[in-house]
Amino acid sequence: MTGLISASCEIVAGFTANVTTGQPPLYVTFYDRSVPNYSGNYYLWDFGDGTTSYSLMNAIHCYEDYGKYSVSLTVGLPCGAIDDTVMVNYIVVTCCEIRGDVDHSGGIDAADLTYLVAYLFTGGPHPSCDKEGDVDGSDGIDVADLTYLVAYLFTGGQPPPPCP
Ligand SMILES: [Ca+2]
Repeated sequence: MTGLISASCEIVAGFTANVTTGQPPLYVTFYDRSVPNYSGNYYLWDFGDGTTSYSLMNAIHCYEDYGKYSVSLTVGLPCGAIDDTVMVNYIVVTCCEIRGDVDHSGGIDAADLTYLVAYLFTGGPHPSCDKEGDVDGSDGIDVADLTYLVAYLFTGGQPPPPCP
């Protein structure tokens, strides 16, 4: 069965990443998962933010700005086979981890209320992440967010909606 020995000229592009969401600057390592997976292949990475990288099997890229990025990999074999794949909105660069965590401490509690009151009424600092301070998800930080947070913390109100 010599057919088993002769190499076929076919490739299927694929990749993964070590992380797909986080705050900027977000360093992401992309791993080639093309089949066959071979460092002699040709690679073109498009990171979705206007930058590309040639020739690296695995690529490291830093995302500097907030946004959702579609990443594509075009991979070719020395014999001429080529394939590409796109992961739409694969990388999400955001500051928002927990909406309602106004002080970005990692959880929602009375300290967030204190922070929000200070911001709204006494010149306290702006929440480090707008989306976390926008407790009710209305796209802005105002007294309605305070009302929502008070209701959630003390009167069995709904939890803040998930981060966008
Ligand atoms: Ca908090």
